[in-house]
Amino acid sequence: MGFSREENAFIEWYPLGYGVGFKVKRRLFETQTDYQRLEIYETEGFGKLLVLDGTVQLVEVGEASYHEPLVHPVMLAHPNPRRVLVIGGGDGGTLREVLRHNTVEKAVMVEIDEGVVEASYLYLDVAKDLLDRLIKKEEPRAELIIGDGVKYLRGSEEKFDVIIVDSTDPVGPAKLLFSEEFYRDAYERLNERGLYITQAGSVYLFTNELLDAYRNMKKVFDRVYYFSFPVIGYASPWSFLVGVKGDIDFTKVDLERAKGLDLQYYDPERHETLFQMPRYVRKLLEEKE
Ligand code: AG3
Repeated sequence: MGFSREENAFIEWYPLGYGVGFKVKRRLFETQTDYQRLEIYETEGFGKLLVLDGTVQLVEVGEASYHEPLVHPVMLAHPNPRRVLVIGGGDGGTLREVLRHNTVEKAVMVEIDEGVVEASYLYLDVAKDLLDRLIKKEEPRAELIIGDGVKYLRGSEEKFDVIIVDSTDPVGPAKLLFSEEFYRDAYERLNERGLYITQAGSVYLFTNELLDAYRNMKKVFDRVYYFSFPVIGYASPWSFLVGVKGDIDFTKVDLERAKGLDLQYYDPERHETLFQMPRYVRKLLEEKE
C-alpha cells in the first residue's frame, strides 16, 4: 500500500478511519499493565503524550482543555462542593483541578490501574507533586484508592456532592461506567443536592454510545445536560454528560468563586456557550426525551 506519509508519528485511529495524530521524537516508555497497554511518547510540539490501548489520554500541552471542562462547570454550578469523588483519572489532572476549589474538604480518587498512576508520576508533568503526596498519603484533602470504581460505588456508604468520571471511552472495559446500574449507584452516593459528570466520547464518532449513555442517565437523574468542548488531542468536539440530583441549576455558575481560578479554556463567564452542538445531535437527543 504505502500511502502513509508520516513515519515518526503516533496516530489514534477512530471508527470510520478518522485519525488524530502527533509527530513524535521518540517513545519514552512502554509497558503492559494489569489492565492495558501503556505508552508514553515525546511529541514534537505538545510535550509528552500518554496513550492507553492505542487511545490518546492526554498531551502535556493542552491537557487542561479536557480537565477544565470536566471539572469546573460542575464545581462552579454546585452551591458548595465539599466532598468530591473522582473515578479513573490516574494521571492526576482531574484531581488537581478539583483541589483548586477551596470549598473542597475531602476528595477521593478511585483508579483501577496502579500502572497509570506510577507512569504518570514518573514521566508526566501533569500532577507530579500531587501524585507524590497521594502515594505517600501526605495530601491532607485527598485520598487515592487503587480499585474498581464500580465496586467502590456499590460497596460504600459515603456520600459526595460531586462525582466525576474520567474514564476511557464508552466502548470496551469502561462500558459498565455508562450503564443504568452504575448511574443508579452513583445517584445513591450523591448528597440530596449533587452533580455527576462523565466524559462521553467524540460527538461525531461515538454518537450512538453518547445517545445510549444519555438515555441511561435520563432514567436515573432528575435532569440531564449534554455539552461539548474542543479538546486538544481528541477527535473534537468532545462530549460530556451531566446528571443533576435535587435542586441545582446547571445552566448557572458562581462567577465569584470562578474569579480566583484563572482558567485557560473553559470560560465561566460564557458558560452558556457550552451547550451549543451540531443540530443533528440536538435533534437526536430530543428524540430521547
Ligand atoms: N480520559 C478520557 C480519555 C478519552 C479519550 N479517548 C480517546 N482518545 N479515544 C483521559 C484521562 C485524562 N485525565
